Amino acid sequence: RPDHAHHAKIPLPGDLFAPERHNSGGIEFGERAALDRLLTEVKAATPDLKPVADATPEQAGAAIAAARAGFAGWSRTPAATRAAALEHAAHLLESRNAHFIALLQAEDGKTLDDALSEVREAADFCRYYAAQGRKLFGSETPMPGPTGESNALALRGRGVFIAISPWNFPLAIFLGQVTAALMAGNSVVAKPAEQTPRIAREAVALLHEAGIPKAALHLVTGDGRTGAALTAHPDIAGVVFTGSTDVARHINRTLAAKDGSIVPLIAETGGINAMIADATALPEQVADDVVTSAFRSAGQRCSALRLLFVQEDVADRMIEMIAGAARELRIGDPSEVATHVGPVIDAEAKQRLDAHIARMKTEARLHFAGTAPEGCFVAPHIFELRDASQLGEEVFGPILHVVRYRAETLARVLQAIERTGYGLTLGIHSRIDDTVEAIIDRIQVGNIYVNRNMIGAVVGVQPFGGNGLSGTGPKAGGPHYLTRFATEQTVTINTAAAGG
Ligand code: TXE
Repeated sequence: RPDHAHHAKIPLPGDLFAPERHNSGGIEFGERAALDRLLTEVKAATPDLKPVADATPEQAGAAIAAARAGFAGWSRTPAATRAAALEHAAHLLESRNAHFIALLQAEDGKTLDDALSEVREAADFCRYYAAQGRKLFGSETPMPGPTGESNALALRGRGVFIAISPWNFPLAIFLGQVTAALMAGNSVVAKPAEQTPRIAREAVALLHEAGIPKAALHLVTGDGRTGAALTAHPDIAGVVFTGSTDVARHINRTLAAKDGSIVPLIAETGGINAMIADATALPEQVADDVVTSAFRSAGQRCSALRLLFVQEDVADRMIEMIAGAARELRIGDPSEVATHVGPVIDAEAKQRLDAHIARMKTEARLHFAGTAPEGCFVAPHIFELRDASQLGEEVFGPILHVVRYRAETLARVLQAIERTGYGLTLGIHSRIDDTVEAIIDRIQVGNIYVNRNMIGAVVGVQPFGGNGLSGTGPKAGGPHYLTRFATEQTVTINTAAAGG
């Protein structure tokens, strides 16, 4: 297990989203001082916000060619050396914490709490994959066999890996993908989201500084067309993608059409995530957990709660309490410490979410609408639906949909969840062990959270990723992730013939 001491998050004053609000009962003097120091450093940081030009198609092609040339040297670099570079990167990230927080706030609109957790997660990925990689790639595995023969199995890099990432965790997901591919001995061409190229530029510079050779890691900026061109290139050996299900489908088709190779895709995609709260759940806890799960990060987490199923007997009271907790949220400037909900990523996202809210206002019952300032902000909303199917596709923002159910119809709730086709996260609030077990047994969802909020993808603790339309696995931050970036080679030697 990695060291989690640094996961003790700094509680923010009045922060509804900080778990310490429930656990520690207040801010310790030392933590308060640490928070003040960090805030001063973040305010003083001057991240480079100069625009990043999109790569031309020629530059994208040249990056693949250069990565191909860089593969031989990097794949033969000892695993311990590769791991040491990642550990150095983790150290650099932590020592520049305030700088990266300021950058995440400026380019991605993250609140302080979200930005801080993201820098920690990025550093955790580097250390975890380094530790895993030392074990997996550090030596061959001898296989038992007959006398006169030796058998050994080794994991090796595949070649040029394309890493395509989204804007909602522009540092942690970006670095998680890239460091896993590198640790496994691949050279990498990384294509970050078009909304967050500056963070990617700095992350790549940091990896180079940490000891990853320039030939092994290349950044190619641009939008979906650039991503499409990279995945269509004949010289690639693998793709790791995190983003929407539609784009994953598109990449799948592109890879399937290649005649010259069979290229694996590791995809982590969207979800329509549900929580079930029955009549035995603790209402105050449900209210806090629902608000955190649905509205933290302005609902722009792939794990966020979209569909809450509440048992009818307690539904009125629960909805009232959830709306009460939502009323406490402060929406606005993410650089203000007291802000819970920052902006959504861009005007296009706001437009899409506003259109969804307008449709819900005509088709569903509005229980709560927060107020948001002018600009790219979307206020938290709570709607009650007659039926889960009214929701439609994944809604990537702070909008919660509630559906009532009766104890006798729990099976129908499970069917409704399965019918979405996704399988990313699920929350269960119930004090009945049999109910919890029956739901876990029945539903094939990647990450299940029982009697707590649905925020949690701690590296090495809660490996994260989904099934069905939510992805291919294996889970990021888990023990099987690196192996999918590698190819296995078995060598059998006739030792008798060699005289040995
Ligand atoms: O995705 P998009 P976004 C999911 C989340 C949501 C989505 C949000 O649930 O669905 O990500 O991120 C590039 N060929 N998760 O809006 O639009 C594009 O330029 C190749 C799941 O960014 O799919 C960007 O770099 N690439 C999650 C990237 O794909 C293409 C965690 C993603 O863009 C392309 C976080 C094409 N044709 C978010 N078109 C999890 N499950 O872990 C676009 N791109």
